[in-house]
Amino acid sequence: MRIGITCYPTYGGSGIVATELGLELANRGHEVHFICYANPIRLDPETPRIHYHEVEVSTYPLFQYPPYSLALAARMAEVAEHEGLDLLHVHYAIPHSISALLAQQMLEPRKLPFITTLHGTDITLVGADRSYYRITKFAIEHSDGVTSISEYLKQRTLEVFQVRNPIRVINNFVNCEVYQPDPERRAQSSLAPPGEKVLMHVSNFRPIKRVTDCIRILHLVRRHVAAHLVMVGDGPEYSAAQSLVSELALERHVTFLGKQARVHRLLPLAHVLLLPSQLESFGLVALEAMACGVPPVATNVGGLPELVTHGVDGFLEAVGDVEAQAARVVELLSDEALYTRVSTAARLTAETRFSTTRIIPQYEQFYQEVCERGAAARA
Ligand code: GMT
Repeated sequence: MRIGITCYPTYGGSGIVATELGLELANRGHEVHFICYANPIRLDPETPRIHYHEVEVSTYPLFQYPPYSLALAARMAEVAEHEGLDLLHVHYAIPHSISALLAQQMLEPRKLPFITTLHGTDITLVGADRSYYRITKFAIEHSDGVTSISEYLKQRTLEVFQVRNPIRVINNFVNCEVYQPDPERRAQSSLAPPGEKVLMHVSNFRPIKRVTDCIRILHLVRRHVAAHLVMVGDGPEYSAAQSLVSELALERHVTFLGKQARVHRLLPLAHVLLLPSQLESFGLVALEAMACGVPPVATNVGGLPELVTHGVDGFLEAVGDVEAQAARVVELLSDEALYTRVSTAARLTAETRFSTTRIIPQYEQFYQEVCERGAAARA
């Protein structure tokens, strides 16, 4: 198939899922056209069957807010026509679905189908905001196909938006050949003093991630186990995290690495992943860690319980309960048999339930169904 993919190309789970999906589809012989305002962070445009079409959002003194959605719609229509796309697949409802709907109308009488994948904050934060509520509902209802990355997000969308069209749950996925355990943690010495256990957190440091909880957890863990915290990513809570590190005199025990493109090289060096989020519709980084055999200690919210089975392949505790989360980390790091069992189960979960080989065919099947449905309706 010839598939157009649009996503937010910067750091963020939805853009990563869209990029990895495009790469996997290209690997399986599809032609994939990324239509974005920048080259997605994990995308190598030199990859065979991958194409990147930049959306240029020109400014003009009259435009206080440059019309990105319109530039995107125009580019989608242009690429679809020129490249003979079979469908558009947009990630994140706002404004991508509306741009796709406009592109579809620009291409009439041909009806180019488009699929919207809901990722989380497009529904739980942005979409539920009064000013975006109606247009998000409209976008979902006018999509030719809608997918959600977890059952939780599907139910939340149905409750909040009362949409009538079906939503297909297609979980996020991980390439278990790229994300692999490294039991010897060969490069760990570059991250932490020898002999210390590594706790890792990876996020965009938005308030919803509760990054300062990671620092508090480390503080509690260090009363029992020699541990070092590696913080990967950047965002609005970066300075708050750094201030807390100084306040608790943990400077020697925390490393901030900033944004990193090769997370698959870092995660296997960790012993535990910390994900103390207020909300996660899925929690992609927990899955990536699990594929590396790194157990997550996360919060019992959103879609996380669909991914992590508490006590089996990771641990889930209440949001904000740093004592309980720290206790789970200590338990894991002081009981070798428990650690091996949970780490092995985490890898197994990634392989058996969320690997690319299981999930990508579900997207291919859905694309077929949406295109066939469209053709049947026209006939
Ligand atoms: O979590 C973020 O701040 C980024 C956000 C996004 O849309 O890029 O992530 C959402 O999508 C990810 C990929 O599907 C999910 O793994 C995250 O759980 C989800 N974030 C939230 O629901 C807060």
